[in-house]
Amino acid sequence: MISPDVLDKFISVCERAAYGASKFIGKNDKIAADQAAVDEMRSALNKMDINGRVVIGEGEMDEAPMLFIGEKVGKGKGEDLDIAVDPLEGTNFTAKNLPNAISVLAVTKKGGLLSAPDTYMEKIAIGKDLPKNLVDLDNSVKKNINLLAEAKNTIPEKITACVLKRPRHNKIIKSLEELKVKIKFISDGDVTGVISVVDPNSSVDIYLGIGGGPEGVLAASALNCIGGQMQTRLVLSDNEEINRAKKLGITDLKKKYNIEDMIKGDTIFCATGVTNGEMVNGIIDKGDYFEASSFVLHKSQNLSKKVTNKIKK
Ligand code: VTB
Repeated sequence: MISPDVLDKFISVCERAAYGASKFIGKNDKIAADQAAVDEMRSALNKMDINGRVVIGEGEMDEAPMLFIGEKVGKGKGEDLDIAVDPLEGTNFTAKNLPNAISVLAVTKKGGLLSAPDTYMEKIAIGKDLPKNLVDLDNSVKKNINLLAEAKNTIPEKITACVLKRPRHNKIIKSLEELKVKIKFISDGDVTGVISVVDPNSSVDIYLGIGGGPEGVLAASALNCIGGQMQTRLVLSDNEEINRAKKLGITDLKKKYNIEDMIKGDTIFCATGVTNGEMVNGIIDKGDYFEASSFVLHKSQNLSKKVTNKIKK
């Protein structure tokens, strides 16, 4: 079990990152927003009494200056923890002052997180209380939707599917349209998209499509705490990506991962709002302090809460 004592510290790590990014809301500079979030998150992590290792980060070693995969964080004493970070999920949202930008992280004990390369990943996710392994990436969209509708005792027309709006999803979208499924398009931010399948305030029944691998592991961490099902598979499009995956220890390149293949054991998940969003509100600057709202999960404590804190700058 991860000590509950570190939970508040991880929340403040996320809050600091979100605050860093918030200074660039609407400034049309996504690189600066991301950098500010990374700087704040890194400096806050390094103040913690943990022996942390970044497993999912801003990049793979050579190309990313900070919070790269393999970077050690914390003071080097305390629990051995593996950490997945996305200091700013929604760089476009922040730059353009649009909803749903978050700072997000997940934590497990050492060895608990899949070291996914920064490549694309196929994803399918559904909510709680459904038959295990109900949907599958190898099924047609039609089969998955029909199975889900049947299990929910409804019809495809009443199902809502969340999809990233990308040309690569045209085939999925066409199938959904043929089935008259309600589509919720998102322009970015598939961590929130995947989590929406378990959000009681959301109408989303299923998430489908290809997004970032790191974001996939982060979303899976949340579902590992609150329930729901998710299946993923890496999309490795050339030799360079295949080598990157192999370097991270992945041998079965076509493996379909369930949540328990991506995240093992106790898990902490925290997402803090940068801009207002469906999951959490954004940062509010109050002068000498700021308010930050976070969605926090800790599996072993069965904890799921939304917290708003006032933090001195
Ligand atoms: C998703 C989404 C991210 O990238 O992973 C997406 O969660 C996938 O990449 O917020 P493309 O933009 O290349 O399609 C983001 O939209 C941006 O990192």
